[in-house]
Amino acid sequence: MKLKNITTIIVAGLALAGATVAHAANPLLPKIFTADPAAFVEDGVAYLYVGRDEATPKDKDYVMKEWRLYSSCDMKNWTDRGVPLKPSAFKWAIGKVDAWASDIVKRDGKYYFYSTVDHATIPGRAIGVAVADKPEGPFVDARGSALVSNDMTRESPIAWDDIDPGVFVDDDGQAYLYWGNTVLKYARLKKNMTEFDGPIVTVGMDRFTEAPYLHKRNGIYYLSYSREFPEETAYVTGPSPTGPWTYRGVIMSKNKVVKTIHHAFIEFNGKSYIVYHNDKLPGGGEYRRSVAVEEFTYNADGTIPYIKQTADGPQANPSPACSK
Ligand code: FUB
Repeated sequence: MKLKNITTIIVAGLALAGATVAHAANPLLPKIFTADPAAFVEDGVAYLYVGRDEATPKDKDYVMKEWRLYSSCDMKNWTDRGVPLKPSAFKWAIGKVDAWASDIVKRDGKYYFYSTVDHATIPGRAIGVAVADKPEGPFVDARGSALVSNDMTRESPIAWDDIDPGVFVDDDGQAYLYWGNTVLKYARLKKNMTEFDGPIVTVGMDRFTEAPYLHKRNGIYYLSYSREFPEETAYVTGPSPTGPWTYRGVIMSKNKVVKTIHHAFIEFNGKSYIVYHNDKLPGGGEYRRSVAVEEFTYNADGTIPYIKQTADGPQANPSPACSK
């Protein structure tokens, strides 16, 4: 068989299966609206979890019925891995259109997915945790109840101040969950990753809006977050997962239309990336967002440079370790 024919069959097969998103630019996922990226890397594969925005152009609020998973071996071409979880997995939640922001971490062979949903009986947003044996799930509710509900925090009267979990496991094994809207909070997690190991601590952070994300590189702790509203991505650094924090500046500027910008960082095949969302997919808007990725290089002193949004996205970075 000629090479051309083989290629045609392979491409047609992938298209039929809906498998490969053959798109080499930003936004990464050109067929659907997506937001709130969470990412991690394992065995040379980048995994990207997003909330799907299903609002119509007329809707005046988010319509988010599922989280979707994509994977990549080069940060350029993304494979659709389906729906690892829907809010309905949390029986204590309303579980319909509330698949808000999430974060993912692996510990002791299990994958823990922290996510924001609407609580069914305690008014307001809440954070749940689901667990799976594989990145693609199936994820199941790990507690049978909310890890954080609106009645557990009293600093803000708003119903959505307990959103946007950002999970981090330090080298000594201690895990932390940061979260919040308007008021930034954190708590230590027990080794089981499903219970807090100590009080909820409120952190004073200038113009903090939401989307806290904690990561560590070369002994420096980076706490990045969405600042102001409309949001820009800013960050502080510190000598420990709980600070004290020093403000370092803006990483990414506000979007033109959509007021949110939720982000995460990953290291993939020797390079550094930020994933975030904007409004650049045609027809996009406040509740119809699109996930994008940029490559960047840390400055010599460990600070993060200002990162511009691009239409091209990163160069392909094929991972030799990728076998999936
Ligand atoms: O997607 C719903 C909410 O919008 C998220 O929880 C926030 O981070 C913002 O992106």
